[in-house]
Amino acid sequence: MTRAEDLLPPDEQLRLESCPQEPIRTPGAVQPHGALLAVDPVRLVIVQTSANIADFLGLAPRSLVGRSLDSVCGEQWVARLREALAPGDDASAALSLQTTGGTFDAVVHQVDSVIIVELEPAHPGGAVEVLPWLQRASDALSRARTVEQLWLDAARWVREITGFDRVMVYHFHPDGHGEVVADERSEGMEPYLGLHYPASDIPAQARRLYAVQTTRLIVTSGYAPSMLIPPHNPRTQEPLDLSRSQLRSVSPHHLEFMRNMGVGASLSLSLLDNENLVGMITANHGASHHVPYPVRRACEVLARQISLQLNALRERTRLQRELEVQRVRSRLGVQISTHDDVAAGLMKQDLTVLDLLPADGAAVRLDDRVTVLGLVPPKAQMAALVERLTHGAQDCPPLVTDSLVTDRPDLAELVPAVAGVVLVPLGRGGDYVAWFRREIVQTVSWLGDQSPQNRPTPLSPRSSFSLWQQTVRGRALPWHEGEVKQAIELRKDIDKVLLGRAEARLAHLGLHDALTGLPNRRLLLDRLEKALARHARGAEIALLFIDLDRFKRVNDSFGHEVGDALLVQAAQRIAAQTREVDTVARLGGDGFLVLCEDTSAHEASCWPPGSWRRSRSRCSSRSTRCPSPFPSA
Ligand code: BLA
Repeated sequence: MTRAEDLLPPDEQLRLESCPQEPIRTPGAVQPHGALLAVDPVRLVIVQTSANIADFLGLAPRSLVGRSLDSVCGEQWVARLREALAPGDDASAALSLQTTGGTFDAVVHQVDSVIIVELEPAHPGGAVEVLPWLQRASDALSRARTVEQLWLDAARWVREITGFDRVMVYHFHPDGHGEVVADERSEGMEPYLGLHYPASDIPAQARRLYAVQTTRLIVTSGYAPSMLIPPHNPRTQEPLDLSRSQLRSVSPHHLEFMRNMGVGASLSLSLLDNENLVGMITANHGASHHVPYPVRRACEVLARQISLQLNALRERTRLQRELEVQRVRSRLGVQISTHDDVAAGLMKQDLTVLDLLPADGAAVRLDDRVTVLGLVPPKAQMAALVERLTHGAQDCPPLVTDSLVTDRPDLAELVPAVAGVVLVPLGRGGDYVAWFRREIVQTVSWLGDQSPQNRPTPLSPRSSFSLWQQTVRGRALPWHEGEVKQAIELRKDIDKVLLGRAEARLAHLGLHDALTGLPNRRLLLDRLEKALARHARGAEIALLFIDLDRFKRVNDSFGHEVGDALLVQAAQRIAAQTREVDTVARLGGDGFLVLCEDTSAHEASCWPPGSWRRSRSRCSSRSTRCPSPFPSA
């Protein structure tokens, strides 16, 4: 059993730092299934060649260096080459070259101040055969509606045209480690589908290269490289940059990797999202295997279509999900703004915070009160967690982790049953919204044992590639990025509602008496002013002054608390005996005032007008006895 941090063994860290240092762009050699000429673009003179050029052109390499290209390839061909390499265009071009030594696919491109010409024996009819395949494959793939279908179809079609024993699709996870997500293979071969492999299997500098040169053919893992003669460009003394070369000699580390895996040949096609390598279609063969240039080119075109489709499908899924989560958030926003209790609006309505961000449980703390939903740690543990996370600071950033024990062991010890947390402090003395997930014990299947004893040295490829299973503890299901984003944004909605309410409370306090909640003198004067203006236009108004006789004695005999309670009672009773339209105000002390609009002095004199509220009819007779709002006792 391993804990989450063991997902990255210590020596993997060393490989991730060291392997990218290997200068694989400039190996000074090519794979021997083809030959290379480096040509000065101004004088069109050969400046370097691969040692094996004699096998293709029948000319000794040293005799070629310094010779003009047209003396070797013919004037006409050189004219076509000049046309193909338009200035400023860094694309490569394929030209057929016929010599006494045979017919070649010549792939040409320009890098720095050198034209690179690479020759591979041509396969007659190759280009013609490949077109109908490309058309069928492209049509079929354009009908795929899911990412999984695309992966599967990609592997099938590439295997059909290339004839490799096995074609896989790799998907790179955010930490760079890979997973085999499609595996088309000949019968009897071990399945690799679902297996993971470490990020160092394809180091960073190789990934950058594959983002530029999107097809990589390795014809045999057991070859002797053909060295460049002379090793450096005679003019610049620089090694030749083979980043975009077809024949670039392979990293010895990777050749060892292939041999350890029992792989004789491979062809990899890059899957890109903008300029980033996000996956690969990789074909493997037990023996050596050559794929003619036109077929590789067709595969490259298909891989580009697959990349575009994958990105479109992913983007659509992402947007759909984002929209859904945004909708949930805005409905939660409505719930909290229409519910008196914000916590209940988040936790006890049709939708809850668990609809926004699915988890085993959630908790909200607002104004000292904790409301919970589902499975959450005990309140004291949550309080300790928040205290240690925020240290009481106002503006603490949210905590987001799916492995608390790995990311924050200091916090993990406070909430032992929790593996995943999203905790959003609300910036007010320990208030928060939090989501919790339990540990999910996962089994990860690796391509080859990931422990150090499976490599002769930490920088070597694995010796054995048989299935190796690792149990990973301490991790929850990973949080969805879009959902977490909206969960964090929810803080703004809560803040807005709480702020709005606090402001309303303040405004209320400014115009109301703090003890009884009745309008205070300020509000009364304001209303009185308006009523007097209406009175000037002919409306009747009445004012009733009420005070509590001998109130001072209550205060003196029973204390202020009792006095205050009596004032609150009095306020409630006076208010109960008035109409909605009347203003009952406390003037201070035991003095109250009732402003009755549209009321004559006569009507006011028979207060309290119980009948005013019950029916809208007016006081009927002067002699009506008006009962006091206070029992006489
Ligand atoms: C390149 N590693 C690669 C490539 C693949 C893999 C697909 C691209 C070249 C190719 O198509 O062969 C890895 N191949 C795999 C995996 C499977 C597979 C995972 O078939 C699984 C089914 N590799 C190591 C170590 C280093 C290393 C320890 O294991 C370095 C210290 C390096 N891998 C490495 C390098 C390249 C590479 C340098 C680039 C090879 C090149 O293009 O020259």
